[in-house]
Amino acid sequence: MERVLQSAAEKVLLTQTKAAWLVLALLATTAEACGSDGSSSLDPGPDADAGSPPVDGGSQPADGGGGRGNGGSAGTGAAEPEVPAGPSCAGLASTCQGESCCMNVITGGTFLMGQGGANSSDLYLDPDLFPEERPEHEVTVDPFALDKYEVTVGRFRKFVDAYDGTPPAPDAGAHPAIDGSGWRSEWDVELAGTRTEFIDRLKCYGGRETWTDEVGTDEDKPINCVNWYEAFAFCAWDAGRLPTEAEWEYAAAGGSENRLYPWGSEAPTCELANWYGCPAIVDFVGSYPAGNGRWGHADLTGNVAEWTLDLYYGYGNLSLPHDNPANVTEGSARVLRGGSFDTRIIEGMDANGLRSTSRASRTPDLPDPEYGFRCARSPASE
Ligand SMILES: [Ca+2]
Ligand SMILES: [Ca+2]
Repeated sequence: MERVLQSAAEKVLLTQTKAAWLVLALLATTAEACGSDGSSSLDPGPDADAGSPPVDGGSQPADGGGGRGNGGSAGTGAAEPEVPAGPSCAGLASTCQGESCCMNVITGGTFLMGQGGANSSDLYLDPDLFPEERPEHEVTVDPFALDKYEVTVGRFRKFVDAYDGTPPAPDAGAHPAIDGSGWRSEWDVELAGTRTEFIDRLKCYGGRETWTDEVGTDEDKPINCVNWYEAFAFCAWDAGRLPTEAEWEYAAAGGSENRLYPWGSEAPTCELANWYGCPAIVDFVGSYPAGNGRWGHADLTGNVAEWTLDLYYGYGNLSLPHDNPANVTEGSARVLRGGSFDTRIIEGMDANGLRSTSRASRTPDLPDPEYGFRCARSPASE
């Protein structure tokens, strides 16, 4: 399936290389002034963002809204469901933009997953491009908490410190509504046998890792150089799980607002996200608040690309449930979302990696300085 994606990418590369700058220039001059809700993760309500693009024509999916979770800061009070807290932040100072690195935000509802056609707010370039994002289809995700920030070095250090080579228990880290989504014992061999080996594996590609053997100055940068199994194991250990691709896109698209980018329709800038050239290395989480998503999630676009639960598949090739879809059966590559500090527009094809609907796929045992992740949690009431 990855070959299919690459092949499709190659087909459109020349077209997009020429068109990208034109389109981005157009977007820059015609984009609506998109209200930044970065300073608040309170639910703005389905229509609160005056500058947001409209919901795809005709369809009006119900939107469950969202609210602030209990990740270490004051909540909104009354009806807030309880979210399980993991051990990664125990004793950790609130140093991610002055708050807990474990802040999470609860959201969920119905949206149009994938890229829409003509007149859709998330259409990019041409309705015939990016077939891996089509067809757009309605999906519902149950209420879920999603880390506000990418998992940091400081949080991951707690996992490494506790690691003794014991893999997650079978079915750990499962989505409660998705059968077969938990850890499988055949994956045990994919994890390091010892803590020493684990630490060695975090040093990938010639010193571009954010991990340091001793506590240093990069504790609030996202952990990178983790493969999919290690990301899964961390979230399971931390009382959570990897988000499904649908959950990740729900957060990035602002649910029913169907946003082209997490912040809206404005073309990417170095104020909105950490992508190629701004500054072309991994940055501290939450450094680009103007680009936060509808519910306050930081760095969904850029900084590090993020592993999700799903095996890569073609939306049109696999029939998944309308509610809480995730492909946990077909294929071998896992889906990464959101692009990274090295995602560039000048080369055309890579530009698509910054959008809310963009999909990338990689073998799960391949770590990279561009790859990180964040965890999801299901509220206890679910
Ligand atoms: Ca969509
Ligand atoms: Ca990211």
